[in-house]
Amino acid sequence: VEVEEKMLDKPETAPPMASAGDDVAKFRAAVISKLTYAVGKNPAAASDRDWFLATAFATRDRIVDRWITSTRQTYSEGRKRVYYLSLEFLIGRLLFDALTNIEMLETARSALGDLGVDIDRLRQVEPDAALGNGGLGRLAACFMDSMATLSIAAYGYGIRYENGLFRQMIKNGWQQEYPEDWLSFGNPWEFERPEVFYDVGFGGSVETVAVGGDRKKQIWHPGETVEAVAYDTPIVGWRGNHVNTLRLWSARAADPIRLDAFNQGDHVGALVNQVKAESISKVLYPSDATPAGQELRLRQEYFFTAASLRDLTRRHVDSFGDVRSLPDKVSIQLNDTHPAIAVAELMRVLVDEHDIGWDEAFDITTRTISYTNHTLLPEALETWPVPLMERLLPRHMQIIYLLNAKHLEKVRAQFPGDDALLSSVSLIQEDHGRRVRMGNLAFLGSHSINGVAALHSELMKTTVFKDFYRLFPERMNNKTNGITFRRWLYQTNPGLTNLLVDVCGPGVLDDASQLKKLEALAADSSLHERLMAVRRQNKVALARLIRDRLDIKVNPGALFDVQIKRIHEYKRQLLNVLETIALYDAMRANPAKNWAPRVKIFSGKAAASYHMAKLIIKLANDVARVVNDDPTVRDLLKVVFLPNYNVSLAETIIPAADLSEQISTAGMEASGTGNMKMALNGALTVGTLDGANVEIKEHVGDDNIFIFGLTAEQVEARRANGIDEYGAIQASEHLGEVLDAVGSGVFSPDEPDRYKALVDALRHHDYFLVTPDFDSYWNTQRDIDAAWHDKARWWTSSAINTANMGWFSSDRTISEYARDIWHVPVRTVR
Ligand code: GPQ
Repeated sequence: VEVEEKMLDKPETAPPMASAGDDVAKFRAAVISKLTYAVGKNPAAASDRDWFLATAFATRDRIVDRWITSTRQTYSEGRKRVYYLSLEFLIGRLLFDALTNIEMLETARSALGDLGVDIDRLRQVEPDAALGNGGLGRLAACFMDSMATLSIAAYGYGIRYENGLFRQMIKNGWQQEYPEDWLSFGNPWEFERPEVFYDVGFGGSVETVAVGGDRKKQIWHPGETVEAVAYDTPIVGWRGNHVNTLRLWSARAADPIRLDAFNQGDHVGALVNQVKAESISKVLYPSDATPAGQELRLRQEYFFTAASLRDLTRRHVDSFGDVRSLPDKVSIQLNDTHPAIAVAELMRVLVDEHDIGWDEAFDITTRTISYTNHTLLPEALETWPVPLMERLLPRHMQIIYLLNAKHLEKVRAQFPGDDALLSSVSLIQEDHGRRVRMGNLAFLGSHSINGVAALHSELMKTTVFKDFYRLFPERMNNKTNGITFRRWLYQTNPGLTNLLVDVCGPGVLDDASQLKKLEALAADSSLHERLMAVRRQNKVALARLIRDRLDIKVNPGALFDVQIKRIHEYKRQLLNVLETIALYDAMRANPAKNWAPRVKIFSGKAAASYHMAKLIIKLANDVARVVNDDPTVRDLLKVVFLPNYNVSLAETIIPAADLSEQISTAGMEASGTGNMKMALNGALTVGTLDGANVEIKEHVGDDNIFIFGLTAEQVEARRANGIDEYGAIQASEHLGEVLDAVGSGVFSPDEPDRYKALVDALRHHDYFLVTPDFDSYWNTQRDIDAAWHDKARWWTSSAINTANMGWFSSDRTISEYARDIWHVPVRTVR
């Protein structure tokens, strides 16, 4: 029996008061007590890590009371619950997050100060919880914060990976991957629930049994069973009003050691089952927007989906007695197709385990489930080979076939003779070996399908889900992404936060739309002075980090030009590197010109098997070496590739950014969320009309963003009619020379051919349209130089950006999900 049920037996008591008695002395005593009795150290012998653990435990205590209250209220009020199923939660560190949200950061700072401990040093000791790759996983983390802030009774469900996203080292310019073991010193935020576990089956066979009359029943006999054990992390919302649960599943062998084998002397063989079972939650697949396509990945997907559905149906039946009321009391949001097997699993549970008829079960399923799509890249859409599914999930494969048969029968009746439509909306892809299309399964089993930015949601209707849109136009909608301001403004940029509270009033902390008040003062020169001082301080901090990690000195007075995200060809770090080379050449040719001194900052990881992305990292590092060693451009240009990009590094870079690079090939970035983080913190954006850039432009105004390049429509036309790389290179003043230099080894004298293939590809198969967009990008960058020199203009634009980013709060996004998809009320703090 887990904690929430136990709580019901206890009498209701008033929730503990926010921070009435929480003074410095009490917190100090709590930390000392935790250090002594939970960590087992005395203050004289305690390391930073010990102090961190003690502080985290003391902080956690303040959250737990509110957690129990929230959980009990959800039960007693019979509220509808929202379940966010995601294979990734990219949380980062939690100490400052938790302390900020319960408004105890300053209390904790003084309490530790009294003990001679610097809380800013403790902050650095906490490992990042990197249970995600990039934007999709970070979005899930922002959504958890907003769902708690808006007092939605929400649960996040995912996997407790022992090893999160790999640690990136750059050796001789090349990316190398090392395991990230974030749990090695324990995780003070989680509660293991050894008593909350479920058997998850794989393989085996399906038996048909007669159950009276001509009724038959299918019974799945899995050949293999793995236990999913729950680990709970409380997620506290803004001002601590409501606390939700992030429940992550860990795999445990049902029968850990085969004693028969062990007793016969096969000591390794005896443990094989355990190793195989536990491998499911060992490691996060480092694939971002590309399907991993391996059996273990499918096992991960089914493992956490099945455990989550078992858990939530059990909770529902305990509370409401009947699984038929599921859609009234439960919303399940699928974060991309990774948990799409939920459609077949819920059908199995309803039909096989609850004896509900097929049509009613399907109605319950579609009314409960909804699905968010995060990419249009066709190669990124998950499909699984039918033979693999048949072997691993035989009953689900039967269910998928039956769902498909009924679905196609309806389509045939509605659109007779349209075979192309039939094959496109089928759950089974028939060419290139038969495969199950998880996007189609998710769509068919959901009442709502949303994209993550306006452009993306429109393009979904004309590309990936063109034919499904004909069948179910009312199901498709848009929910433009957002970010939590608690982490991405209050925690990462306290200087700017204080300024905003000062100018807009403290209400801005509860209601992001009040940022708008800044706009009236946007042109005010004393405001500019204050904004500049804050940015300067943040840039000094970043410059120090760059010096410490890379031994490169950068000038905080230069324009910090930042591109931070996963390395992907469609994100076009290559376009930025090529422009850097052209700029370097132009500066060398004419060093006395009135250049805007720049620091080009790159950071991001490449999937370990993505050769081209790793080559682009190497090129950025090769260019950095050449540029940074050249005294001619010493005061004009520096190039920095910061290794091991993660949430914590982002927290240092973002508040120091002057320019935010959002330069993906139009039509390819579903939304982007780094674009929002930097604009909120006052960086100006250089970007294409892609993803959420389009909406950022609408909010900040055309004069306060630098837009360049082909539109999504023009990209499509260009690909259809011939890209004409040759024409683009010929027409450009700089591009030909840059490509010649890179291709001939100017930046790789130790291996002159290193980039030959890369350059050849740009000249002949430039799918990402780097060459046609180059000049437009170059010219826009020169406009940016001019704008940088005009300080009044720059800082007016910066203020207007911050003032208009309120709409991009994930509180707004989540309010829309709550209103349009989940149909649950939200409660705001004030
Ligand atoms: N995204 Cl499909 C990921 O981070 N990983 C993925 O596997 C897929 C999408 C991103 C997407 O590329 C960004 O444009 C979005 O802003 C982000 O998801 C959140 O929606």
